[in-house]
Amino acid sequence: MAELEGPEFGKADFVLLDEVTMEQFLENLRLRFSQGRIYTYIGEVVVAVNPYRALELYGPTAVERYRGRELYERPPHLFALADAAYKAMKRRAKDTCIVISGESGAGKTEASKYIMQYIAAITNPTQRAEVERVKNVLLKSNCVLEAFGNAKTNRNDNSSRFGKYMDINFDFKGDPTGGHIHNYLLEKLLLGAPAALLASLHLCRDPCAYRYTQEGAQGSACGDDAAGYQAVEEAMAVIGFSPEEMGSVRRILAAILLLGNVTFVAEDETAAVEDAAQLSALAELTATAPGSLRQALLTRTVAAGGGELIEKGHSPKEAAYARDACAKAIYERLFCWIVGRINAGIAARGYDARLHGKSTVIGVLDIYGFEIFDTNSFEQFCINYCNEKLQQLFIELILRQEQAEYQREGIAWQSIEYFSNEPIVELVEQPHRGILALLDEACLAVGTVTDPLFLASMDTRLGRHPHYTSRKLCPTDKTMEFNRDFRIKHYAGDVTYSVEGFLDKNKDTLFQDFKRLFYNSADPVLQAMWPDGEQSITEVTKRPLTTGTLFKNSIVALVENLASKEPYYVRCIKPNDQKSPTLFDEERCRHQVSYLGLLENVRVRRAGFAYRQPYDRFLLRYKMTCEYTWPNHLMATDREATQALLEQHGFQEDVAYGHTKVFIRTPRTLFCLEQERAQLIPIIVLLLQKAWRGAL
Ligand code: AD9
Ligand code: MG
Repeated sequence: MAELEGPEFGKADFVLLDEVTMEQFLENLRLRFSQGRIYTYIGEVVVAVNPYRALELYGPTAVERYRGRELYERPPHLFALADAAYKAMKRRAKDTCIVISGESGAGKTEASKYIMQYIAAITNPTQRAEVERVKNVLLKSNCVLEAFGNAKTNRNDNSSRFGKYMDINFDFKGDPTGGHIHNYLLEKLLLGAPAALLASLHLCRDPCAYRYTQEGAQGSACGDDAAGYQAVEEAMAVIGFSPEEMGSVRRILAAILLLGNVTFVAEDETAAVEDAAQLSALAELTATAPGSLRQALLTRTVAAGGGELIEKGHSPKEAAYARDACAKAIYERLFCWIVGRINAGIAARGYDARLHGKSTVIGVLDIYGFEIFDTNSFEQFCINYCNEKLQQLFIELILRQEQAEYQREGIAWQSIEYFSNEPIVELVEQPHRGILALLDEACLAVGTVTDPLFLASMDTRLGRHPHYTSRKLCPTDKTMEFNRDFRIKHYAGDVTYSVEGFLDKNKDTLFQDFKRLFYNSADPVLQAMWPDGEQSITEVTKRPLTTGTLFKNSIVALVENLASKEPYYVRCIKPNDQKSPTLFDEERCRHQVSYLGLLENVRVRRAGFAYRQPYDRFLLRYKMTCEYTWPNHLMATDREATQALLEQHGFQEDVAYGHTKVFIRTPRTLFCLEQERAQLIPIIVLLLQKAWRGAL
């Protein structure tokens, strides 16, 4: 039970609700939000509501209040969770991970930064230089990744368009010695995405001058660009980017912008570049030969029979398509190169387990939340699939953790019914039969397969699946378009996807001509980004894995990795769509509470034992409520003393005694103890004051 929080702040743990209903849950959330209490527990899970205002919750005093404390000793906070993960890692040498989920704008990235800040604050008391350096790089990496990987969307001004998982390595002293960042599926939402960054790098004083940044430029405040530019450059320098590398990055960004402005005209049925001056500028920026550049933009090389190579001219439309694919690919590879460069800067160096003991890890996952837009495409499909997987893991781990704790403490376990999203995960990822498999099949098919044909094949083969709805099989549904839409019943709600672009995005074709061109660039950074450009066209027989399959593989690996660690969860909630610090939009919150499975979480937690505490901590808090334990007990063990206390109150039916902890089944028991304690405290304080005055 969290200290220093009176009943006027509502319940610090949803487990303590009188009844587990949506209404009570929301009322408690609203009450706490209105008082700036944005964190609430469900057992060891932190539920966080985005306050949309600066709260004084994260300074050095706050760090000190939470350092080394147990969860229930202080008001709910991210710091308490970070401390719990850190303690588990340090005391028990367990790898732990902190999984932060929630929808766009709910506060995941901010939460991950506070967690990092806390870990940085409590480690390395002796200020070892190498540890300080690693901490600095870890903290600064956020700024750089955000500059390149975030964009203004209509849901969040600073929306992460990539998933991030960061491992922090610790030595036996518990100090960070290194780290590693994995990035997941940068949404190649290039249009408008890096507008602020590009503007800040002084590449385009007017973002409207470039086709790729026009959209993002509208309404985006670029007032603090100069400061932003400084911060990014400084962070890059701290991480260890050399001035030459930074020069390359700037030129590559400029090249992407210029590329977007290249237009094509038809000349004898094939494409030609409209403005030759653009070409030479581009060639200079990318350090490529102008002739090769022109050729890569206008033609593609195909292998004909007998190993013969033929140059095939693009139509203007094809050329425009290839140009955009190329720009997106450069941006994506630049982003991955930057992540790789940061990783090189924080790779745990010279760590020898024989000398330094076992190295342990805390992982922090900040990944895009469930997305439902007006039109949902391949990206939303991938993101929502990822969330299904994480939700599945959440339920399994929460249950598994409960079970493990009961076993450890020698207490009988009863199984609990819960919603399983296994069928939805299978609908997407099952080999040969799932949506991703059918999509790959369509992409590999000989001849022209179109998006509607792929849709038709899904309708035939998945039509009976309980989580799949086809417009063809229920033609009365007027909200879906016949040749375009399909619907998936996700755990978080029904989502209608438009199949348009699925094939293209999954194939993600980038002509080998571009890869070869950049591999031959004289710019070492650009060249390093295209190792696959070395292959000649005749060698490139094996098709690269599709975007969908690559994504699936990376998510499966991520889930395996998380499952091997001890998980801690932060569930973020966005209180309204107006970014208002006062508005609690009940409908929006209801929806999130429901799809995050929070009520289920509370039920699971209460179905067994709602509360548990080590005997000594329990006594410390409640010993005043029992004559046998106040001021100190004389029994052989804390366990016996706890038993005596609970029996005196008549609670023996509601509790179980584990090896080190007492387990309390219903929250009511704890209420009663808390109430009694609250009544006794003023009396004790009075007595103490009297005694104190007497002593004077
Ligand atoms: V997305 O999926 O990347 O689009 P996030 O990461 O969930 O999203 P983010 O952390 O970027 O959301 O939060 C959005 C905005 O809410 C921030 O830019 C802050 O202005 C605001 N925010 C979030 N958390 C806090 C907080 N603890 N205190 C103050 C906050 N403001
Ligand atoms: Mg984010």
